[in-house]
Parts: sequence; structure tokens; C-alpha cells
Amino acid sequence: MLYYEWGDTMKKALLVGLDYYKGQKIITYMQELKALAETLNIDVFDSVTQDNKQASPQFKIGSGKVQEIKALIDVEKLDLVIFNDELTGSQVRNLEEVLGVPVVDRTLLILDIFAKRAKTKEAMLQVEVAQLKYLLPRLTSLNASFERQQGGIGSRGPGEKKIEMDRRKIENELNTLENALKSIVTVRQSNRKYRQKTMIKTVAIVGYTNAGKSTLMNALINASNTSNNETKDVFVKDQLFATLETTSRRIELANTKPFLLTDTIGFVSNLPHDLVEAFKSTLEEIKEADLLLHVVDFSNPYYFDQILTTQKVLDELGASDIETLYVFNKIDLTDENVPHGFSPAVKISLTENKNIDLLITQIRRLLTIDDKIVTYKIPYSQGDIVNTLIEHSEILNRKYDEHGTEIKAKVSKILRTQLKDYEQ
Ligand SMILES: Nc1nc2c(ncn2[C@@H]2O[C@H](COP(=O)(O)OP(=O)(O)OP(=O)(O)O)[C@@H](O)[C@H]2O)c(=O)[nH]1
Ligand SMILES: [Mg+2]
Repeated sequence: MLYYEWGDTMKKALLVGLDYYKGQKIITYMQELKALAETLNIDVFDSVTQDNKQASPQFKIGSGKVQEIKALIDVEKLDLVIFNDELTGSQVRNLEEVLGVPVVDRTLLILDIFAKRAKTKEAMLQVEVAQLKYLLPRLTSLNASFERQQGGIGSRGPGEKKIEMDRRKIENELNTLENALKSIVTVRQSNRKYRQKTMIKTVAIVGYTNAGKSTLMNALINASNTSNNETKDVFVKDQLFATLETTSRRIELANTKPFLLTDTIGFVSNLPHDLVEAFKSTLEEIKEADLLLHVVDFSNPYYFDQILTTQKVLDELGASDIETLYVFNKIDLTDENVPHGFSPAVKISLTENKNIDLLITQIRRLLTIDDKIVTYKIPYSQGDIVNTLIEHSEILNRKYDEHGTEIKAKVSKILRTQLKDYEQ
């Protein structure tokens, strides 16, 4: 479901943003908004910002600015206006009335990008839930705008609004979608339980969109000894939100216990709250990881902001306490030094294969960081426990006597908890 039929022909848009920050930050935001618009095949004509002191509740921006924008739209024959700030339904209606072209905000843009990219059933349902939650409080105003457009005014925008705006229908639809999602989530949770039982560790790749997360996933798949058909590469592309689903692969690196590696959705500043909510079940994988690989596009001039944004979303997910390795990627494009405060960290280039060995060494070290040496005494009747230890820990010594097997091993925290009763 798309809010707009964006179509295949290039639409010309004007970007508008309120400047709350007084400095470089608004420029960053507007550039990012441009990149977001471009992923929907929109041609950005220009971007206009205004001091937030001029803001008005009626139009979000000041009414003088609205007139200025109106003139620009007429002269340049622009098709739509995209706001960096979230708009209320009545602001959209008021703006559309004056400007005569459709007006969307950053949230809606992101939701439509997600809607276009979603491929799995789950991702589609999640996006739809987020879209409907965005629309509900805005229904009345947006309907008014919609009817006016149907009447022919301002209809040279990016096509028809596709959504049927009936509150009851939307509420029912939301219910159905959320139920459908619940059943998908139950299946995933039982998969996860199974994993916990097998005690395989999990590593999640996180980071800002387009940082190179999926490329990293592929690099580790290629470095892995896993020889089954699970090793298929994941999708990599130079665009925002190339990945919209989480993918997991079993990775076996030399001298390391096998672990499960998960590639996740990239983050972006002002990621709509409803979207984070809707994707929470997908992002749960992050929360339960033993290690996070926080991938940073080190060549991006705004990488620092991007790290902070990613940390903020991780915080929201309850994942900020997880052991994290910062992976400063794309060093083929930059000579920067890793800033203070990000440790442990590695600097790598995935496309030029630089320092991948260092990365793997760090992953190996961090995955075993809370391992401890413990001696267990295991009765012969409990052979399965010996097998578990062999599979999931590093055996240092093994002795046998009339009571059972004595095993000295380097053992993970989770396994230590399970085998507490057998400790010597
Ligand atoms: N120059 C350079 N480009 C890289 C490097 N690593 C990845 N890229 C490129 O960066 C782009 C994005 O890579 P992805 O792996 O799709 O990024 P992602 O983080 O998964 O992005 P999303 O899934 O969209 O959030 C691709 O064009 C990659 O080829 C690198 O080390 N150097
Ligand atoms: Mg990706």
C-alpha cells in the first residue's frame, strides 16, 4: 500500500524544513531528506529552510514563507512539497489549499519507501500497520484535501492518493493486520527459543542505512566454512533502506565456535516512531544478540550524527547495554582517525578487503569475553552434557574416574548458568 502513486515519471519537488538547530545540522537533515526523496524517483529542485521562530501552527512554517513557496511552485512548475518536519493533518490540508500541490512530510516519505521495498509478508504487514497508525489521527483533514483534489484542484501532483480514508475500515484493517503479525511473531519466537536451547551465540549487524551492513554480512558469509545452501549472499545496494528484513546465517570461522549472524534494517534520523514500533518484533533479534557490530560509513561527513542516531534507536529497543564492536567501514574513501569514545573499534574497507582479519579477531575475542574456565564433574549417565560442552565450549582438559568425567573448559555465561549444578 502506498500513500501516493509515485509513478515512473520523475516528479519535481521542493524540500522545506524548519531550522531548530542553528548550524550545520539542518543542512544534514535536508541532504538526507533529498536522498530519501531520490529513492522514490523524485527530482529535488531545491531546499528551503526557515528559522523555527517563524513557525506557525497553521502551516508549520510562517505564512509569508508559504507565499514565497507558492510563487516558486508556479514559476518552476513543481509537483510536490516535502517537509522535513512532521505535519498534522490540518497543516497538510492548509498547505495544500494554498500551494495547490500535494504536501507530504518526512515520515510519510519514509513509510512509502518502506512500503515499496518490503518483500516479505511480515515486513509488508509491519509497514501497513505503521502507515495506518500515521493516517488515523489525520483522517478528517486528509479526507478534506483528498476530496478537493478529486474535484480537480491541484491534481497535477504525483498522482492520486491511493488510500481509502474510511475510519471504521482502517480500524478493522489495523486489527486484522496486527493479528496476522502476531502469528508470524509466535513462529519466530519459537525459532529463537530453539536457538537458545542450542546455545549458539548471536551477533547482530546494526547501523545507519547504507553503511555497508549487508556487505559485511556477505564478507563474513564468504569467510565462513559453512557448507550448506544457507550461505546465499544477501542483497547489497547503494541506496537507503536496501534491507528491510532481518536475515540470519550460521557462520563458522576458524578457531571460533559457530555463531548466528543477523543483518538488520538500517536506521535513519527521525525514523518514524510508529515504524520503529511496528518493526520491533523484527528488531527483537538485536535485543537478544550477544554482540553488536555497529557499522559506520566512515566516509560520510556526518558519520558522527549517524552513530548517535543509531545509538538512540538501540536505546529505544533496549539494546544499548549489549557488547558492541564499532566497525568503521569505507576507509578506502577517508583518512579519518577513529574518534574518542568508540571502543572497541576496527577500521575496515569491505570493498577493498582491508583489515577483515582484524575484524574477525575482534569478533572472536568479544564473543568469548565473558567465558570463564570452569571444572565440571559429570556422571556417566549424563553423556549429553559432555556433548554440549564439547560443542559449545573450549575443552582444556578431560579426566575419567569411577564417578564420571571431569572436564575443565572455557565456558560461556549462558552455559555456566545451565551447568551450575555440575561445577566442581
Ligand atoms: N567505497 C566503499 N563502499 C562500500 C564499502 N562497503 C560497502 N560499500 C558500498 O556501500 C553501499 C551500501 O552497502 P550495503 O551493504 O547495501 O549497506 P547497508 O548498510 O546494508 O544498507 P541498507 O540495507 O540500505 O541499510 C553499497 O553500494 C556497497 O557496495 C567500502 O568498504 N567502501
Ligand atoms: Mg542492507
